[in-house]
Amino acid sequence: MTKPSSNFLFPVSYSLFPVSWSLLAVATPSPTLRFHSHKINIFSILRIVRGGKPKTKKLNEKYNKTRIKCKSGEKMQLGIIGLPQSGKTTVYNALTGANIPVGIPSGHMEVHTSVVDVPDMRIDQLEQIYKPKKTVRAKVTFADIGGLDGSAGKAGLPGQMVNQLSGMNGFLHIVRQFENASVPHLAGGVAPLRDIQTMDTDFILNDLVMIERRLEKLREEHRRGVSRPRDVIQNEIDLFERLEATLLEEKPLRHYVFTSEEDKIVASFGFLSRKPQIILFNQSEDQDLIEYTSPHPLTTVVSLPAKLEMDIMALDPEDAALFMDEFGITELGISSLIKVSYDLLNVHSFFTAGEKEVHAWTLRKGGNAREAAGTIHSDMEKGFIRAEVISFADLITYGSTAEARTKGRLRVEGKNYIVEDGDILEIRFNI
Ligand SMILES: Nc1nc2c(ncn2[C@@H]2O[C@H](COP(=O)(O)OP(=O)(O)OP(=O)(O)O)[C@@H](O)[C@H]2O)c(=O)[nH]1
Ligand SMILES: [Mg+2]
Repeated sequence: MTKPSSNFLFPVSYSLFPVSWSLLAVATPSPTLRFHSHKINIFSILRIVRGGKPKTKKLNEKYNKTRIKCKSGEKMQLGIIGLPQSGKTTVYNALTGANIPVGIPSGHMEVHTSVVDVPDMRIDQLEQIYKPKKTVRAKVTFADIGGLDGSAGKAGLPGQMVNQLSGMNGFLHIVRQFENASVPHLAGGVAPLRDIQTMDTDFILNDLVMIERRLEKLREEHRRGVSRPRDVIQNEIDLFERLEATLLEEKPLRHYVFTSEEDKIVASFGFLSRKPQIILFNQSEDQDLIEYTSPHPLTTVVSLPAKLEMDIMALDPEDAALFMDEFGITELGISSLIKVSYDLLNVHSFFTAGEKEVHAWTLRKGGNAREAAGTIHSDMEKGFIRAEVISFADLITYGSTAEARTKGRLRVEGKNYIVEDGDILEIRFNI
């Protein structure tokens, strides 16, 4: 199998600091700024800023096709996972604005859940055009899941933990890079690459246990040969053996390209190593980026100074604005992280827009107009007649639906039309 190149080293915080800092940094070798308790090494930020746009290597088409498909209207959920004291709750607080105490080792499964809006400047533009009474943004649910500690053994992970994890659409895997003498590391010292492997191994072992249990049952069923035709059972045995072989090579199931037939067979298993993952290096502000490329598909790599971001989020809005203004911060790394999380799930947004409501809806990439109707209401899907579509760019160019219509930019599309990111839809239906 060729090595997938699905990841990119994306400094989430690259947009955090103004380019003028980089100019300053050229003239001043490694200066340090102090603000409140934050110590920011401009030189390391310079490297981030000058890194320019993230290296968004295209996800390998092959692996994209084999993703678990999201259902219409499904909640998009990301589980925040990582070894104890890696900073999961810190990231969760920064992402959701929650105020869960950090630094108290949970030691057992503890879950906090919050829904956050996906930042989208297009929604702001639609608001300006329609001045709606109500605005609804796309949403991602983050679940801070404590209790994983790299100890999955022959029995896999505890059942309650597996249930929790298998309900997620993907994972945000927090890897400790920060040094902090008062926060001891479970394994004795900070070693991010070792920790990534520990967590990978836990998921691989857990999936392996499930697969071996299933194989045992299937072989028994095959031996008896009463419940289903033997060739059907054998077909399943072959599939599970191929999955087993992948895992025994220490490869997560993200490496396995499922056909749609195979996908149906394993749909109920919720394999953990099959789910897409963001690896987040949780670094201190003065640490260098780790140049890491994951060997696994459907794996995105980012870096974030989580504690700094959490502290900014904890300031009251006026102080936060002042802080951000003073340092020319236009966008927190955390909002980029929400966007990266949304992208990880292979979904995008289409809009419905009017004076009553501007609404961003989430649809899997490649979803058609009928599925889009279904995300709004099942009646719309059932009674679908057609969709009237304007691209976001056209709406902005012509300033209103009516004007776009007179310019012939409103398209009438049927149920098989593949909805594009940013399309503004009006569904015609009859029930
Ligand atoms: N210096 C520094 N400390 C951090 C950073 N992120 C987290 N910490 C500290 O690390 C400790 C653990 O953080 P938590 O967010 O509670 O970690 P956790 O992964 O949720 O821990 P458990 O739920 O117990 O597994 C806290 O004392 C944090 O203040 C960081 O970026 N820099
Ligand atoms: Mg925690």
